[in-house]
Amino acid sequence: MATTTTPAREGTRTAATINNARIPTTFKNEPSVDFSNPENTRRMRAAIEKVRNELGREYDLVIGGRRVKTAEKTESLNPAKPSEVVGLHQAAGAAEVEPAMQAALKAFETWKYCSVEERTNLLFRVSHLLRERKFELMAWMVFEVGKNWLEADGDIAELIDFCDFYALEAIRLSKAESPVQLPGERDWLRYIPLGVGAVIPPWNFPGAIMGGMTLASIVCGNTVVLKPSGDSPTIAAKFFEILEEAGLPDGVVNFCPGHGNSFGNSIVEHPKTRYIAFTGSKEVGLQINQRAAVQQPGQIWIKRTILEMGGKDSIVVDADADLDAAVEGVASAAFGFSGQKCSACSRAIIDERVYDKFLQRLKERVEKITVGDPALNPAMGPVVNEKAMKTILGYVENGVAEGGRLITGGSRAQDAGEGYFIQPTVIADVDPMATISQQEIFGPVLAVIKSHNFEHGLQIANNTEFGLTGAVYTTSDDKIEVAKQQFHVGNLYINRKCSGAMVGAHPFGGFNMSGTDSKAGGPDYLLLFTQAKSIGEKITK
Ligand code: UN1
Repeated sequence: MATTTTPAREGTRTAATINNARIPTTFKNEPSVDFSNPENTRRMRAAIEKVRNELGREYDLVIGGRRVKTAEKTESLNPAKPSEVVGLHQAAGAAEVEPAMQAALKAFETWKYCSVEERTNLLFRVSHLLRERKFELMAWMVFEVGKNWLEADGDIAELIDFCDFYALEAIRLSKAESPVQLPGERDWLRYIPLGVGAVIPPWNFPGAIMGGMTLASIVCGNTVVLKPSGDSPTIAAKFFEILEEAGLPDGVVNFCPGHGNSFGNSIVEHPKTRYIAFTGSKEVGLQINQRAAVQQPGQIWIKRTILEMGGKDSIVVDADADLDAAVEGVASAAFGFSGQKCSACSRAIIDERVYDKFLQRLKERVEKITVGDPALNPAMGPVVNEKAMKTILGYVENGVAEGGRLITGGSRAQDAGEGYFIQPTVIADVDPMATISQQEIFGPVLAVIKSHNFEHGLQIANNTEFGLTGAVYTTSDDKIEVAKQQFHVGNLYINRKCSGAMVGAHPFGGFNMSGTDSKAGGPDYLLLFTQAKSIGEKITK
């Protein structure tokens, strides 16, 4: 329940307007930080120490520009050291639903008529500030979700890319024209905003996905109730601070970490919610879809749902493939960020002619993966929380019980410390229909499956209810063509790993139970946050 409110910080808007943000005309991906340069390593260590000193601070909800405290609080913990509180947060509940919605509705009345320049300049200022504070934000990811430096850099770089890409896309969309001009008429096509969106992001890309769905919303003229994940609210709070510093008007984004059941569900069900942008599990995505489908009293539209859900992503390795490249691609897609990506490779499907050789090399490669405190930049950090750790270890047991052969890993990585560390785990000889071959695990567990040949490998790859990412390793042009045609995934990669989509190059989103194929970071994405208004005017003078 809201107990106190205080005015938002003064003067942030003035500061933002003198900030000399770069306004790009063409899009370029943000380069990754080069940690072979000692200066960058020094900056990262300094940022980690700075953030370490700021752990445990309290953050408020921000509704209509006003700071709000609730009686109930939630803590976000460092998964590498759960005794360490990263941030203390308010917990939005039933009492905050109406204030948040009213603030967003009020802001919508003016924000929807703001010029495209005003909205896109805000995003360009945000990307400028993100670049300035990159190392600090990366350090927050190290502490709050256990990303190592490389993964944290990828996340922030993607967030910066989303700012510039969606701003440039909004400019492009604002210039859309009716394909035909009737004689005697002037004909227009305008992409107008939808209204208030509920943005419900996951913790695994606490910068990129949380920010991406929010930025796409507001650049199109919508306003947002943002409910970040309970595992990563501090990173969202830092992003929100940057939005304010860049000049975000009050109420355009309302920062509401809170409970899924009381706040999240109520905001999804609210009759004034126009759309829901969600990324997370299949179970929650389907529940949102169902709730959103019910017309509430006073609701005058069909709510739109933009849902990015799970994956069970495969890499198919042909007998003629470059095996070293395949081993490297599988290992990095399976164990990058401890396998906690919906794009992670969780099944390696290997031609029987190279199966043993592949497995041997993979084992050697995986056993070199260091596990430890992400502040020290090992190859792999912890998994996000205790519940996730238990679920993942349960899948390992199940995989072996259903006939899988444990090749390496399989337990907690005890030496790594008190955190939720799991050894990188490979289970071979997995049946294509086994539980660990069908269900999303979201952890560092790879199932290796034997196939008779490439075509059989593709059949296995297509045998789940998901269809998010996939990769094939082969040197045959014919097989590459077959994969392009038959591998039914939203993001297909050839001779490279199946994670690490780049904004613009690899619009991201999957088929089937992986979601609504929203293609984040692509030319179709903003259409999901707008509706087209066609105007035909008879020329009378
Ligand atoms: C997710 O894990 O929710 O391509 C998707 C990639 C990332 C995937 C994000 N952009 O690896």
